[in-house]
Amino acid sequence: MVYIRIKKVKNNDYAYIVESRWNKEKRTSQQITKQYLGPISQVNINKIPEEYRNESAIVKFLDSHNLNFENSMELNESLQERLFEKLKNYELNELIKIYNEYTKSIYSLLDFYEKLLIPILYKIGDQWAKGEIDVATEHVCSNATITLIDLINQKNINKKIPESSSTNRPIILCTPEGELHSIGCKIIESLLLEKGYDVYNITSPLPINSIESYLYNIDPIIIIISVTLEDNINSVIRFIKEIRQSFNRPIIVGGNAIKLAPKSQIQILEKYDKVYLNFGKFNDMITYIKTLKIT
Ligand code: B12
Repeated sequence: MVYIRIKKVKNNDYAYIVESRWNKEKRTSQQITKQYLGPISQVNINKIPEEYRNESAIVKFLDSHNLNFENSMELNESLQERLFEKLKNYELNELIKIYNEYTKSIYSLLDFYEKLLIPILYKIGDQWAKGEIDVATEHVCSNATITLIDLINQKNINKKIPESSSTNRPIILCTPEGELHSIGCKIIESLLLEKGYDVYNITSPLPINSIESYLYNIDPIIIIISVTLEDNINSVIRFIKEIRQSFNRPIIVGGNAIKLAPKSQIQILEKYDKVYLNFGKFNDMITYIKTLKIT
């Protein structure tokens, strides 16, 4: 059985999903922490992994704290609609207002991207593919998205992780040659800036040799590659092979293309380093970055 447990630390309440298991030898029940949810004030249904959302103890907890699933889904849907309208009309003031309202209470920046902005970008893509919106509207929406993310980032550009941390070295973000989808990197940049990392977003369909010499000069702690089109996975593999010939740094690959790629390509990528589908594992990615040592 899983349920939510609250721990008090210095007068603040923090929530964890724990599982209760019977230990036959000790003849007692043991609690195993499955997931840290953050401060209780920031817990909501979106923070609960899907496999636990229907557990009665979890539903009861959310109900008793007014964090009920339906309310939260309805809120997301109505905000998504508003966001879509404002993107189409390039209403930057309204867009930033939606972001401020959404994140002022329980939702995080990651929630904003995962639950509101990215679903809308997918919807825009589907509508474009069906011919329901024209190319110009799609371009306006993606440009408004990029400006919105820049506005959000303004708040975080002065954040810095502690000097002593080994990870205060730069993180490079890029896309493979030929990939024009840059919003994935833009979102990762925003999430990393919020945490105080030094980020170089070099997203551009540049030829490989110019990126390589750039990497050499910046000497990053890690390189993160976002790939959207399945056709570009081979370009990622070539890119990593090239980098690794002269430069041994950890590399993380993620993006929409990974969801569609055949297992054989994923296995090639995993030989080099870590591969993530989406932001479900964003916190794992940060933990991994924190463990990296300067070589
Ligand atoms: C905006 C957009 C464009 C813009 C891009 C502008 C820009 N500056 O980025 C423009 C107009 C240039 C464009 C062009 C094209 N596009 Co386009 N585009 C889109 C759209 C609407 C949004 C893309 C986006 O930013 N999504 C948001 C990002 C954040 O989502 P994501 O990439 O899926 O990433 C997710 C995860 O994978 C993760 N993630 C991403 N990177 C990383 C990295 C790490 C390490 C981690 C942990 C996670 C992670 O985060 C996200 C959350 O899950 C999509 C629709 C869609 N479904 O995405 C179509 C879409 C991607 N495009 C598509 C197509 C076909 C094209 C074109 C080929 C169209 C054409 N005929 O010219 C060209 C290709 C250009 C090229 N060579 O790259 C198709 C792709 C179909 C397919 N199955 O591959 C889509 C899906 C539209 C559709 N429904 O058909 N596009």
